[in-house]
Amino acid sequence: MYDDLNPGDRDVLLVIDPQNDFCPGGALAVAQGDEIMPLINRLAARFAHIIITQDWHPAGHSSFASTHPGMRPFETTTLSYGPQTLWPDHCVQGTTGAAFHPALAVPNAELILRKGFRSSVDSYSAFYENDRETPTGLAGYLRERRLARVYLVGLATDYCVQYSALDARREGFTAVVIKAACRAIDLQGSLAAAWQAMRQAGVATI
Ligand code: VGL
Ligand code: ZN
Repeated sequence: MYDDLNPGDRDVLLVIDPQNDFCPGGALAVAQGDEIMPLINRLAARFAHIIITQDWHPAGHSSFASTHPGMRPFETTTLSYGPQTLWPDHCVQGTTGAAFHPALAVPNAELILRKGFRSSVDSYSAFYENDRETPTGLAGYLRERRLARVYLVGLATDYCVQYSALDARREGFTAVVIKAACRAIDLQGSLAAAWQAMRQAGVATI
């Protein structure tokens, strides 16, 4: 698969949130989320540069429905920076749910970037938190390392993968989503909307 994909020195594989809570049996399970791990492993073996993100929330995080009395998962609330979808408690720092899926085998990753660790702000994107102005430092890291093209895989297509791909474009990087190595949550048409937004922003797909 993807035999014509020959990543070079300036290409990086960005593996988004390959964690237990996003896989079947997890707190915010994405259908067939676990199925992408073997493919990610095979792709990773070809890349010289790999970065993995890890959703990493403190207990009582503002994106958890349980933090807001009377609210339920998948409803939308308003936080200081605008609308925020509320989720089941997931990826709590140090828990098994927050750990990488056991089938992920990417020992050559050079950076593990944690996100969503501030109580009051969620972070779908690997580049910016959901207030859209607090950077994670990833753009600077990529520039300083002279990495120019980002290949994205992981969970979930319509949330963290999409936001990361859009921000990669916004920061001037080439962005390519490897579709077969992503799975979606798909809340109320969010997957179709995500593909359209990514296409409009110049995100390539293979
Ligand atoms: C994600 C919802 C909440 C994701 C993370 O990885 O797509 N989605 N936290
Ligand atoms: Zn999260």
